[in-house]
Amino acid sequence: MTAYAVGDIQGCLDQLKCLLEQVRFDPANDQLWLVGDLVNRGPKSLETLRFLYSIRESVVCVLGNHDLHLLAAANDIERLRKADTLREILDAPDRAELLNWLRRQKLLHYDEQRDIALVHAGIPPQWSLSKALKRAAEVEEALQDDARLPLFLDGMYGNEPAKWDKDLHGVTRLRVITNYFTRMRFCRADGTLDLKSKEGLDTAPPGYAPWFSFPERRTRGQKIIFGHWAALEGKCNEPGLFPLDTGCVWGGAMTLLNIDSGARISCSCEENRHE
Ligand SMILES: [Mn+2]
Repeated sequence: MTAYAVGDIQGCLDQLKCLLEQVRFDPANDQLWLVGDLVNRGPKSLETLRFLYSIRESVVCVLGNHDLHLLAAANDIERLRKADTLREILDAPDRAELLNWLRRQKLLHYDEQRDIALVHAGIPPQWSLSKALKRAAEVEEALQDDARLPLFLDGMYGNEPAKWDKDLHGVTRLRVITNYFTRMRFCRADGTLDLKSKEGLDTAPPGYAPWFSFPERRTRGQKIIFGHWAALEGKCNEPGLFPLDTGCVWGGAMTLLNIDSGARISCSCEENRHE
């Protein structure tokens, strides 16, 4: 059994299949870890979701901001935006099955045997891994609860409050947790988020830095696989961190990591390049 992790797919099914063929991925034996953002912006969101659902027994998945956006659109909380490529999922006869699977996925996964965490955007500097797992579970419970799901999705959007406080409650509390795990790039050492800057490391606003760069980060040394930040181009110079988003949907590449050997391969996504 080999465990692989793949960066943000965003509906780019051809490149995912290119990678799986290269390593002769066998769903009966191997595992595929997904950093989230399975769908949206790319050309084949519905087919991607159907494919991943078909191999779900061998998939380990955390949710990204685009996956949550899909759930919000499906629950009539949020309208689709111009650049979204999610309509085909909402119109699909098997949407209930696919979306019910999606909403049962986690925000943060921890593999004890390998001592590796999997998350879409990151873990804020002020949280230990065990704190982070508890906070993620709060959102996971809301996602899986029919009565609470619409309230959570409705309250999920927004950049405020920018910082965690243990006294936050209700949807505000869940919004901050969700922003950390699915949208974070730059923050302060105390976890105050800046959710506007999306480019490379040199674009941090004054006083802010990449979430992983603080010496006092509580998860320092912990192995963490993450995606979401294409401008890192798969590199971040932090021991134990594995950034896997290499911007497939923007014409970069899709990256597959062999978790057990550390080897990486990629498939080019040049046909996605738009002028
Ligand atoms: Mn993302």
